[in-house]
Amino acid sequence: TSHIALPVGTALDRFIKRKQDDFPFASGELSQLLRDIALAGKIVDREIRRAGLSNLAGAFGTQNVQGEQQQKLDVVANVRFTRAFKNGGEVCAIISEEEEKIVDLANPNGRYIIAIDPLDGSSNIDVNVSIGTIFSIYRRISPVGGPVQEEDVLQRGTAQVAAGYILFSSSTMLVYTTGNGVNGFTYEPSLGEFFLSHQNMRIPEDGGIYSINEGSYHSFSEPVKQYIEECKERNLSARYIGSLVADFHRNLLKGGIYIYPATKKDKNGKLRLMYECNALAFIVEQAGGKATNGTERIMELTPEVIHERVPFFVGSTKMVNRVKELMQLQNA
Ligand code: P6P
Repeated sequence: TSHIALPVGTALDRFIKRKQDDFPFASGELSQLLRDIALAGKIVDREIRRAGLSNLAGAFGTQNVQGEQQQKLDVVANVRFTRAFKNGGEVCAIISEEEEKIVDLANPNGRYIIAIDPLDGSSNIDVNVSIGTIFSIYRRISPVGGPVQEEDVLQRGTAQVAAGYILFSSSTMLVYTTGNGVNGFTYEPSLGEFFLSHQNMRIPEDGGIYSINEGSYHSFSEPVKQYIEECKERNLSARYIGSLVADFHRNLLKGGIYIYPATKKDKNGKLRLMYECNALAFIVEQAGGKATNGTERIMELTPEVIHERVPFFVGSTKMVNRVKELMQLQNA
């Protein structure tokens, strides 16, 4: 497949169309689905940027399935993305951080499944720190037209047809892959359009940044502690925003590693395989990096339940390989 380089500044819509033309097998459905995601992202962007003024900041007063206090914007984002997928018609079911069970959209002809964290890092909303949406797209396995099955939503990361994130920060960016490299689009709100700003993104093989919550240092395993000591010996920069998409995006551009390991409190770490780790693993691999749970490739893990948590080490290949080496030495 040709990587016809489109000029920086190309509008998202034209980029999607061109890529669709490049890959004859790519039906228009996936392209339309990406447009639906971009539209919902624009709506959520607008809600976020005026949350402080429209009483949308703060807690909603309910808890999600994770037992976390839902923020009003969590709920708003979940509603907006769900509605975009329902109305778009391409998606038959969704799994979401904000929904306890599989959401059947009653689009029996929809060929796609979405796994989404509508607004990750939402505890940062009220303090005006960057937040993000993370999504994975799968093809349904069970026959189109029939009821959605569990096999449709519990697919390995290697089955993703696309994945991406939207970062709501000093600017709003959509970064995604369909398996042919990673491209980043910056939102121009005055025009209501995303424009290609980061073409064929590649993560440096090694990096000078490590991102981990060292407040939990005493509950980390020995290999993780040893890796942190090595980072300090190498005089690396500790950068931890506490918002996964923001930390991931900075490390993707500059080189680095993000770690959310098993802790005494969370035996499998805190992050969710289906709608956080798999999407970022697909992106980082497409950009030349790696993602592991410490011993296995994230995208090869077979999910058992939709809200499954896994330890997560993601970023520059040399850094992830070193952590794996230390974990293997301990297990040997
Ligand atoms: P901790 C936010 O709640 C989140 O899911 C990620 O965005 C972030 O990286 C992580 O949890 C922060 O968790 O335990 O370090 O506060």
